[in-house]
Amino acid sequence: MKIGLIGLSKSGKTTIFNALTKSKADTNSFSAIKNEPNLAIVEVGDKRIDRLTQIYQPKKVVYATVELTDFVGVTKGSGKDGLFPPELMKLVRNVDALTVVIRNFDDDFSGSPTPREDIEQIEVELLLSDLIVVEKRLERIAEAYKKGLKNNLLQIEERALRRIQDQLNHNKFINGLSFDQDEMKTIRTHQLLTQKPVMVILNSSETNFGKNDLLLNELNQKYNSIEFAGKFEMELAQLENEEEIQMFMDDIGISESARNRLTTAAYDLLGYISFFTVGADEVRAWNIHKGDTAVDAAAAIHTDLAKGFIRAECFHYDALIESGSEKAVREKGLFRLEGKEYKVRDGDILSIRFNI
Ligand SMILES: Nc1nc2c(ncn2[C@@H]2O[C@H](COP(=O)(O)OP(=O)(O)OP(=O)(O)O)[C@@H](O)[C@H]2O)c(=O)[nH]1
Ligand SMILES: [Mg+2]
Repeated sequence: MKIGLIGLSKSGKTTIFNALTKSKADTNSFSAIKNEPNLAIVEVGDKRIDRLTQIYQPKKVVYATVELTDFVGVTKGSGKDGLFPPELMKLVRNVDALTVVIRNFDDDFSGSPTPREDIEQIEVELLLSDLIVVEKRLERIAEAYKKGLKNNLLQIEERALRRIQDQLNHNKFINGLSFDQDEMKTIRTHQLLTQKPVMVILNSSETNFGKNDLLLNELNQKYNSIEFAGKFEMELAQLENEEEIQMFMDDIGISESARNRLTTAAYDLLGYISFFTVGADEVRAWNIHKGDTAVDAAAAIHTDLAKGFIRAECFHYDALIESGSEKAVREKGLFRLEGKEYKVRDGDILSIRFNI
């Protein structure tokens, strides 16, 4: 799962990136624009993995991960000339979800926060950027038609693009539109930004964190939104002592680490669930989509497992915890053999039987 942090310049993206990854990337109020994005892999915290580790005492523990990219800030008018430099645009178009960071702290340079204006500004730039891609492509298609290249595929693409154009012209993101398989095939290559799921991080100051329910409710009408105290949480991420961290979190009313809040929200937004593989060698969490089958889960582990899939041996994490051991799970009849079509549930513990 790849997540991109975007937002207006100086909204605190890099600060939040540092909070999430315990990195020390440069944050600065006035620095010249730096183009290279910061990249990091973030482990998805999961208390269930900790319990499974206690039970199986494996040699190795592997958490599910999220790839996080912190992009340079968007400025007014950049949507028209390409929201990001072309070499960055490729990276942005590659992410599965956009996370928009909104400034909600006083800044020496920009003054008091204007979160409602800022989110609108970002919306405008994203819409513009997509609209320009779509219009350029429609021109190319028109030229192709003139040359007599009016094939079926182009017509399907044109129809889809017209629908998209209409939606964008009404200032609406296209992540609400649905496309059939053929249409999807033709438009996927354009990797439009407003087709991606979007969530919002309200980046509040330490003093007003937890006091923004009205604003958060408003934001939540449109986007999955969470609140961070970016700078404060970045400082927390640099501390070693767990008790001290907990104390500071309690102080301003942060219930969970920044990392856990972000990954939970991202799972929600993208419809991801976790399943586990366990054993003396390794306890590991994997992510797949809600509704994915046992074969999809097998494929997440290795394509060979999907190709040679026979059965999935399966029991649920909750059954294990309630019963106390794998043996007890079997005795209670809670150990199952599932076929290809089985829809994996969040918290399933799977072992794939396969044959190649
Ligand atoms: N008070 C306060 N200041 C913050 C917070 N988050 C970021 N800042 C400050 O805002 C300035 C910009 O922070 P960055 O994290 O570099 O912002 P950015 O969005 O990455 O900026 P660009 O990459 O240049 O677009 C720095 O001086 C930060 O210390 C916050 O939650 N509270
Ligand atoms: Mg930055």
